[in-house]
Amino acid sequence: MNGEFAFVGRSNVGKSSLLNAILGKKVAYVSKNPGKTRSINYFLIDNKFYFVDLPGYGYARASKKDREEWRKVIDRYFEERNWNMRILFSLIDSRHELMESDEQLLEWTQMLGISPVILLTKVDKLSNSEKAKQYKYYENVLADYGIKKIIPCSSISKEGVDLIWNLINESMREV
Ligand SMILES: Nc1nc2c(ncn2[C@@H]2O[C@H](COP(=O)(O)OP(=O)(O)O)[C@@H](O)[C@H]2O)c(=O)[nH]1
Ligand SMILES: [Mg+2]
Repeated sequence: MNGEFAFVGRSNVGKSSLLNAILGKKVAYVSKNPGKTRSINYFLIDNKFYFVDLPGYGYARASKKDREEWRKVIDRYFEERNWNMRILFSLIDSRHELMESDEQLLEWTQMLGISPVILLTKVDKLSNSEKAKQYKYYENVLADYGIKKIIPCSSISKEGVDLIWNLINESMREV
């Protein structure tokens, strides 16, 4: 299948919820127990491309072994699938500052020559002025990582969902 769109972020960032909002139905498991998924889930969309749900990172109670395991799984994904990846969506919680684990991921993708689209999640929890402030903050703090775009989004208000689909459709039109 030609083309895949991968989603990655800290565990509990709202990845499964956003995937469900993007797809408009419940396909991704929304967890009450963060930090548990270690496998990669592929969802075939419209018989045309895949959504790839990558395991979450940055779980506070993860052991060193868990972290190494995560790194191995993602490393292998990038190595084997980068050729087919149209967009890497990197999710970050809009309410917080950039965390070290996010920084590490972005340093890694930069090294691999991948330019992610940043999805700032849970913006329904912010006022308009807080949202503008966090957007500016992330624009500045991510300026050197070769980011394609920053999109504020929410699986509750559905903000950002149309923009995400536009990017996906655009990139599927390019050959
Ligand atoms: N307010 C708000 N809560 C969200 C949003 N997305 C996810 N959540 C909540 O955040 C928690 C983690 O969500 P989940 O989708 O399982 O995160 P994942 O671990 O990244 O897959 C759950 O309690 C969700 O209900 C959002 O857009 N807005
Ligand atoms: Mg999840």
